[in-house]
Order: sequence, then C-alpha cells, then structure tokens
Amino acid sequence: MKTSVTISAILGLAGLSSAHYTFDKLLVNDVKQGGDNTYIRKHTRGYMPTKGDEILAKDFVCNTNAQAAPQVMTVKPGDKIGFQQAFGANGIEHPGPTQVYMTAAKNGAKNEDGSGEWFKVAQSKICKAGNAESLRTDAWCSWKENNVNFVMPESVPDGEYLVRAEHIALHGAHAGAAEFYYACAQIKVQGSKATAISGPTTKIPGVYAVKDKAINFSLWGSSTSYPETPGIDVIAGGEIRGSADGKSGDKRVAAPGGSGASSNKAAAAPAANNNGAPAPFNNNAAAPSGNNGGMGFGGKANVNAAAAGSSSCQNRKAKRFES
Ligand SMILES: [Cu+2]
Repeated sequence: MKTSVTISAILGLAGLSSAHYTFDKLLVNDVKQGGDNTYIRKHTRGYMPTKGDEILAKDFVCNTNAQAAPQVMTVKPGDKIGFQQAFGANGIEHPGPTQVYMTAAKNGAKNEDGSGEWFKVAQSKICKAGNAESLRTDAWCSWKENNVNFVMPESVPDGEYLVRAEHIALHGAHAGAAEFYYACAQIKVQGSKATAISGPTTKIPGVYAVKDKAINFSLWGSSTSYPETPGIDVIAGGEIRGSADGKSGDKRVAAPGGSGASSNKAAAAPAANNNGAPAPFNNNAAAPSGNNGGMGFGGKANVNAAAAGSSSCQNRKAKRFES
C-alpha cells in the first residue's frame, strides 16, 4: 500500500518535471539586465547538475570553467535580484530549497576567484503547507519560478561581490544524488549603511559535505516539512523566505540579529551546527511554526521503492520520463 502510494507520487513528479537548467540572465526588480552572461559568469557545464563528490571540487564555486563576465551590476539595498534560467527554461520543476551566497571582492568582482570566505544572504524553503506529495512538488517557494531571487538586505555593506545563487533539487537526495544548480553574478552594492556582516562564513567548496543531512533528505517518506538547512545560516538581516513546513506562507522575513549584541553573537554560531541538531540560531525561528519535530525520513520500504524508480534523473530518463 505504502509502496504504491510512493510510486504514484514518482509518476506525478516525473509528469510535471521539466528539463535541467542553469542561470545566465540577471534580473533587477524583475527586469532583465543586459544579455545572457553579461553579469552572470558563463560556465561550461551547460544545464546539467552537479552531484555527489563533485560538490567538493573547485568548480563548485561558480560552476565548471566559469569565466569572468564583462560587466558588474550596481544595486542598492532593497533591490530584488534574480538569476534567471538559461537555454529557454521557464520554471524550476525540481523540489528543493534555494540559497544565495556572497563573497567580498576586494579587487573587484571581475577579478574575484571566490577562494575567500562566503556568507549566506538568502534561504528559501517551503512556501505552501501541504501533504507529503506536495513536498515533492509545489510546496517549495521556487517551484515553477524561472529564477532564483532575493531582496538585497540592508545588512550587506557597500562593495563589489561575487553572488552565487543555487537551487538544490532533492528528488534523488535519499540516494545521495541531490542535484545542485548554480551560477555566480558580479554585483556592486551601493547605498548601504552597514559596515560589516554579522553571521557565519564558509569556504566554497566546503559549504556542504557529501553526507550532510540537508542534502540526503528523503522526499519519499511521509514528511510534510523540510526541517534541514543546507550549509550555513543566513546572516543577520538576510532573507528567509517560507519556512520548514510552509505554514507561514510565501513570506520573506529578515533573519534574526543585527541590532542586539546577544542576537549577533548567536548568529555567529559555528557553521557546524547547521546540519545536525538544532542550533541556538535557527533560520526557522524567524517564521512561526517552523518545526514539525520529525526528521522527515521515511521508512526503509518507501525509500527503497523510491530509489528503484527515481534515484536520479538518469534513471527516470531511462524509464522514459523527462527529468
Ligand atoms: Cu533533474
């Protein structure tokens, strides 16, 4: 019984799924800026995702053989920044969270290699509360959107940055095959009153380990929430969209901290806390009812049934599903 429910869910996902994607067009306040790769670094991976231990390679920074883009886009705090899909793709139809990371570019964004410290400026998870089936599809904030987007927070100081937007597709995550889609834009922030960021930082690669719970999470059990947070926590004042269970709807709220000394301290908690037990500073805390308590892993029978049918896009393709 459980198995048949899971298999019908797989068929449902496959039917709705569209092709793979990457990002090459920059949007500011929903308006496209320049052409393809004018501000977003061009890479040679095409639309295929990064998987498995590839996330530990240097190419995980801005994607395979990424080259500096010709221009740097100037934005101000409060501007909505979007990374739109390339190759005519028009909607993210893989289930999973989005992350946006930034690193300061002391010698200018065009010259930045991304080998320094990165902070997370935005996180999105679930925007629509629903059942286990919707966790495989339209519960996610990014579902069917054709760009990964966030509003540049006031808490990011002026300067040039590399900005790395990422979507993680989780449909194969239970089998160690989460898919990473990402690209980097060259952006200059102007008009901020902030002087320093407050929050954890990380290297990329290094932000994720292959065994992190957040990227080995099963969508094929009975969970209706995603209590994990991939990578590090969002900086104080950064954007948190949706929540772990979607009960607060599609809202963008500022991550805690940024004014009080005590909350700043909490925000600077070690990154290692993020992927394990609940940390003192938890992104979900910004949204009501963010925690359903369970880890969301389904029973073994369900996991295996799902693995047989959809452990990867390739498997699904072999079964004549378009992934
Ligand atoms: Cu895929």
